[in-house]
Amino acid sequence: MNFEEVFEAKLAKNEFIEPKDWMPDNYRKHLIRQISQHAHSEVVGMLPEGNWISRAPSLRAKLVLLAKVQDEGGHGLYLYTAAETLGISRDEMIDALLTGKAKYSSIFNYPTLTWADVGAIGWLVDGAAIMNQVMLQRTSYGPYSRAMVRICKEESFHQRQGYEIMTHLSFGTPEQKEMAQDAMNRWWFPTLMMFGPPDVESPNSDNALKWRIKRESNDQLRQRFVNQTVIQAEYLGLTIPDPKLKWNESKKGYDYGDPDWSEFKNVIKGNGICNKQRLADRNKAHREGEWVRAAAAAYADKQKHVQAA
Ligand code: FAQ
Repeated sequence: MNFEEVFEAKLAKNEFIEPKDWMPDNYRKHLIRQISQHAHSEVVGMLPEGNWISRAPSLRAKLVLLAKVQDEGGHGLYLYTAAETLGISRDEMIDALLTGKAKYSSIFNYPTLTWADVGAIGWLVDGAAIMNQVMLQRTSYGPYSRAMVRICKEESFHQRQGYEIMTHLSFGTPEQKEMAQDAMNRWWFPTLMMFGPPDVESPNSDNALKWRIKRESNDQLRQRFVNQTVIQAEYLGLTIPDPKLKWNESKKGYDYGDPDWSEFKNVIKGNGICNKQRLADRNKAHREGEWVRAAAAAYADKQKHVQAA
């Protein structure tokens, strides 16, 4: 068998492709694109919630949120490391993020106006992220799959954290319930956009499915997310802001209205409400972290000399 046949045979047998295996150039490029975007999303995703650490309503809420935001940073690191095994350097990826060349999830370009938004992010945004990432645990690239297994464990806790906040607010005072509903109204459609454009308009899906990078399409995952979330919203007594939402017995799932795809395109072009602020904040954090990177590099260098002596 030639290299390509070995690669195809591994995919057919559901075996992982590992860093030293031969792989088509486009498979490598596709993975670098997806994994690095995913890593950037985790890191930029720290910003909207990080905004609330100093304003959390109790010490417990603050500790839990602090731990969650820290987890997201860790997820970014696992993912950058997985992408590095494909031959791109961390510096190249970070540079692409900081200069605005790289994409990251559209969802993090929306503002967090109230504490209920922290609940909505955990419940809806992490809920959508998990829906996608559970599938990615079975992606064909070994290092990406293994990163996903660890990430999914933590994301489940994040989803519970968000749902707990929404439960407190929804069963609290009328003002708290209103806050929860307002957050639901603002986050529902942007969350549906996280799954990417409809399948018929998704240029990367054919290759992703052929190479088993993605196991399910954008629309399949979006549908599953809607089906799962409706019942959770009902329990909270919150209304999903979609007049088209309706149970469809024949497909055993909900029909739902489309997000505004022109808004999505605008956000991923860099023109969302918070795109500029997010990039400015990431650049500031990167500059301010320079001394930490320098100290870590100097320590690693010193250790090498100690070992060599
Ligand atoms: N935002 O052909 P497709 C999280 C782009 S993690 C921005 O369908 P694909 C944790 C796409 O890149 C959330 N851009 O692309 C957390 C492509 O552009 P390109 C992130 C988007 O790759 C929670 C173009 O549109 N999760 O939230 C988006 O097959 C709470 C055409 O799209 C992942 O990254 C979007 N929503 O499918 C952290 C999971 N959708 O690159 C903090 C891994 C599409 O050709 C707090 N990624 N685009 O220039 C994936 O599964 C896929 O990459 C999709 C997109 C599903 C995102």
